[in-house]
Amino acid sequence: MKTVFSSVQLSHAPTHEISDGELKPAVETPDRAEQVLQAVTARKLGDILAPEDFGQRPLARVHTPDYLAFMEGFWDRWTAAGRSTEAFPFVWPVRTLRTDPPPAHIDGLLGRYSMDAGTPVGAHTMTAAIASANTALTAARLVQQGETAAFGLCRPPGHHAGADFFGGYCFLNNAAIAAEWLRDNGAGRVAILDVDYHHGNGTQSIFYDRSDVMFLSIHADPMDEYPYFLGHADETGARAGTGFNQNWPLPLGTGWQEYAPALDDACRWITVFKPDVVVVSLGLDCFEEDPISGFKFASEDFLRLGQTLSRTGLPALFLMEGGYAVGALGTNCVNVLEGFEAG
Ligand code: SP5
Ligand code: ZN
Repeated sequence: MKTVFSSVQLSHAPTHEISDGELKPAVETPDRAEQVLQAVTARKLGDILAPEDFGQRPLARVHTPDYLAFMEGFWDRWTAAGRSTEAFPFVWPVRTLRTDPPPAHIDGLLGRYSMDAGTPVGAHTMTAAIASANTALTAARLVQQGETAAFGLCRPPGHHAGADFFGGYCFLNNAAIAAEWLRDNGAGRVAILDVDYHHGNGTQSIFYDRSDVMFLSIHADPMDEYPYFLGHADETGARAGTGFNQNWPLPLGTGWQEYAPALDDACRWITVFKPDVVVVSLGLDCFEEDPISGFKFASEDFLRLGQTLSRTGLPALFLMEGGYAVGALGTNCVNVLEGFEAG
């Protein structure tokens, strides 16, 4: 299996995040990608290619023009306002507040275009996010051209980012951008299976009223875990998309034994849908040693995950999302990819 990676993705290097009510060291760090790259090389998964630049168009198929313009111009405005540290939003347009007109002040805009304070924006954040999206697109094209599977070693991740907001360490929704590009380039139907520990709220929201892109997510119950406000089982799609969104919220403490039936169920939904491609939002944060998560996967369970996915018999585009147990991240990630190839 070919891997796509660019070291430009390492230039986003947050130092802190606000989570669990306090300022903490950031967990979504560049060494995550370096560890996975090392494992891909050591285990000889296959060639490693640099991404090509797909330009603005595929990004604009998913994200709004105002959001993209805000992100592109952010650092200049931030420094012009006399700021120099990584930027944290701290006020949001919740119920009773207005998003239109958007505020002129940079702190208002940061809140307008974000969902949490866990996701600081730095000088190189958008550059890295664009490289991450191009990584996803380049891997998508490999599958479109006939590869059985490809791996986009994406960082920063994407699945929490919506059409007009960042959050959950995500800025551009790589899986959504790749899925939309595949639709625009010959795929009639695309399924997105999100196995990150956290619900993929951004991806779900982008495709919620669509019947050509099915979104399926297995994750920690949002009653007890981030992102808290989306990911329940009764979210099954709207309008034309009714029945094309499925969530499997699982309790904290879930291990492979309890996870496998949900995965089998998701695979049955995919088989009935008959997509041309399955985009896998590949979070590795179900791991038992993950520092921010509450599931109990052992490293070998990631092999089983990959094996199970291969039994759909469908081409797969793997795009990296979360996973914060940095020391085991490479092993766990390549386990999924090798499990798929061996399956
Ligand atoms: C891509 C991705 O995995 N994003 C995850 C963002 C989660 N950020 C907030 C985490 C809050 C975790 N609180 C858990 C407490 C465990 N002691
Ligand atoms: Zn996650």
